[in-house]
Amino acid sequence: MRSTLTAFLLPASLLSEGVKAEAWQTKIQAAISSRNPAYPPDSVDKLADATLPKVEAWLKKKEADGTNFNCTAENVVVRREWSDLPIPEREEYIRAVTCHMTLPSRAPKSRFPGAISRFDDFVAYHMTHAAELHDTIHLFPAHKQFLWVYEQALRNECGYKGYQPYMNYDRYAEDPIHSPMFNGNSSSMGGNGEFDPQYTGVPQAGRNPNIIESGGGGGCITSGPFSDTSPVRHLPGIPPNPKPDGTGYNPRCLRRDINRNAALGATAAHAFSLITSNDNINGFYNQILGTPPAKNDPYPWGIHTSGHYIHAVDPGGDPATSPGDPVFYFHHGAVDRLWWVWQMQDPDRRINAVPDFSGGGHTGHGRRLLLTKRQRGTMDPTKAVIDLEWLAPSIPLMEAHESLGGNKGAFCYIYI
Ligand SMILES: *[C@@H]1O[C@H](CO)[C@@H](O)[C@H](O)[C@H]1NC(C)=O
Ligand SMILES: *[C@@H]1O[C@H](CO)[C@@H](O)[C@H](O)[C@H]1NC(C)=O
Ligand SMILES: [Cu+2]
Repeated sequence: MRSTLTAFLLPASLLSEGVKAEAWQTKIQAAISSRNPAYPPDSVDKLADATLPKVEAWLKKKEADGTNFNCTAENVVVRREWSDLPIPEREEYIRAVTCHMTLPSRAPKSRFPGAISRFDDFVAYHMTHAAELHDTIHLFPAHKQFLWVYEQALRNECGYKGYQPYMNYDRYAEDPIHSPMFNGNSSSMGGNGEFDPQYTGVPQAGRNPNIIESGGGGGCITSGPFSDTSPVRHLPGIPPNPKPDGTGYNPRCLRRDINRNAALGATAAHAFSLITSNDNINGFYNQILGTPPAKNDPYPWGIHTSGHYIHAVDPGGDPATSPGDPVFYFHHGAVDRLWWVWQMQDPDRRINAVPDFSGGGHTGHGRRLLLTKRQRGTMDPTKAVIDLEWLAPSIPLMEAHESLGGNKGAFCYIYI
């Protein structure tokens, strides 16, 4: 109230620094003090909290330089961890996603007869652009933009007032099926799948162990929200899609294996090491993808793989259609958060750092998505774009690196 009034009476340039600093402190304190006491801060939370003064300084510097695109410490918004949201806010998020699943699709009908809802539009994009979304230079920024566009859709089309929550895997790793994310009650993101003896897990060629063993699910989810979603495309053992390219209408249950063996590859110890032991973006990129696999680690998957297979099977376990399980957005929120915490340790050098494997190396999602030159388009980051087609106008890739003023100011958020 006080800062709004001040802004009204004085030219912006005279808005006192004291008032701005106060607005920032109030926002940060409110988020930190309303965290869920069931989850004391882990090593990454502590590191992220300790980084907040750097974040404030960075915002001030950008404002002074005129490079902040109106993103300030006052108006920056906070993306929060799922269990830190009060239960009514979790239910409100679920309501918005459910609403999104009922709004009519805007993707080209002839190309995606199976896309029925706005929610499906995002799946349709991800499944047909998996190669571009996951190449070395696009993986982080393209998913940043994809999540932001999804968050905007929930807000603008379904009246959601909050922001995209993320998942702190560490909170749920020991006992995911009894967690606030997956316990299957009305404020969870839906429960586990039924036990399916055919489902053995996710092979991990070249790793030791070389499989993420089944966590005991694999079948249809039977409890909580999202038990009747209908993603497109098929995995083995699932009714074939009426169209060979997987774009046909193929309604079926959401299948899951809520998997502790996957989650244990994404504990706070893994995330802390990821952030603190890589000064170079190539190292960060490789470690989050688990390439090469960590030695002497019983869960050597890499955080990106772990996060996907925490909610494996159909479609969560398929690299192309994974956004058909709404938990996808919590996982990529978590990846975006880790990238951001890493960037903010040294923002001048790290925000625009781009992985460079021109001398040979790995691409996102490992061996499953080998790209042709055409699919890759340009690998020159200064020329590359993120073109989400029917989801959003295309933007230069390098404008999707900065959470605080990137995308011409559209991105203006922090994670707490
Ligand atoms: C910042 O906000 C002002 C007032 O809303 C607007 O006129 C201006 O164009 C914005 N600047 C940028 C760079 O977005
Ligand atoms: C759902 O689970 C959460 C997390 O354990 C719990 O706090 C909440 O009370 C549960 N809600 C209901 C309706 O049982
Ligand atoms: Cu993806």
